[in-house]
Amino acid sequence: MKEQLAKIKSEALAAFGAVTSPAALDELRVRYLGKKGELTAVLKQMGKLSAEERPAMGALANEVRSALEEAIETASQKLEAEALEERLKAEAIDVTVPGKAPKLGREHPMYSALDEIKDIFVGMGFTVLDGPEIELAELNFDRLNAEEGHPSRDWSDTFYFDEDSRVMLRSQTSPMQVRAMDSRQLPIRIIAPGRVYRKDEVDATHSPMFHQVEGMVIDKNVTMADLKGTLNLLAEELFGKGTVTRFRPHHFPFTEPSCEMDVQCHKCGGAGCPTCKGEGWIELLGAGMIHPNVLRMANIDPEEWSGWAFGMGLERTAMRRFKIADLRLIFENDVRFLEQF
Ligand code: 2NL
Repeated sequence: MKEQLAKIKSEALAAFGAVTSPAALDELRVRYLGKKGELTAVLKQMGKLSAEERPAMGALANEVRSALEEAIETASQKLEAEALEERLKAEAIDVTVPGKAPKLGREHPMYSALDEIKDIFVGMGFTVLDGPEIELAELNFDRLNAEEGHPSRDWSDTFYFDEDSRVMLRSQTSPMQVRAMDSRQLPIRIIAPGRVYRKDEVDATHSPMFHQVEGMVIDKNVTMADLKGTLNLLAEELFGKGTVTRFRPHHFPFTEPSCEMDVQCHKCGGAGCPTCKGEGWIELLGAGMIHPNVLRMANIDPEEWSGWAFGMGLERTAMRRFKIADLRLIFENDVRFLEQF
């Protein structure tokens, strides 16, 4: 019996030491320590021993059982540690792998141009106004001295919402300036940028929706000299110191006198080239002294107050500033185009 126990012990310890999976370990445990296991079988024979032999054999059997249990525990811990090691290896994160760079957007070139223009005017004490794109024809036309029958009021030129031509998509940002004359205290220095709408077919220079900046000053003793001084400063800030400008007579219903301002072509210095289409000059904006009728309709006395106003197209200005050949590129928002600025 003693030899049997010793054999079980040495065999079992060797087997537990070599085990490689939890399932195999469990199988071994049942084989040696289970109800029908080898050690149990030996213990069942204890009854056959004499009273003198029994205590020593019992002690030996218990010692073998403890040794086996300890070996199982050790093997089990070893297997668990190995499993953990495996899992950590499998789930390891390689912090040296390059990350995915997020794709950043950027400011649209036309809004970069608008921001420059805003900065220039804010620096001179102007306030930037925002307002509705759906407007009353009264504010868009009547209050700007555009009499009934003026070509711009035609259904073929303007997006109206109703049969009697009362509500429309604004065709210029002037209605915001009319609102300012009605609601703000004089003197006024404002600019009004935003979307405007006209029934134009899309081509390289036209779109039924485009952007404008208008601006106005109303104060005492404001003259054409203020208009020219301020707009010359705008041209120099936008296109560089020493930029040459010229003012040509023009006609708008809301200003008198009216003019258009050109800047001398920066490419050819006025000699004529493809950039200025051989003209030597590039048209930048329209302007003029606010018509006395426009002031009177806003309850401003033209004998006491005077003012000047201007309007410029933002797309055209951005196209010139960034050398963009086709207006449609500005609205398509193709990232391959936008990434160039
Ligand atoms: C152009 C010309 C212009 C104005 C806009 C204006 C507004 C009020 C009163 C008087 Cl409320 N004038 N705006 C004046 C002159 C020209 O725009 O060619 N725009 C693209």
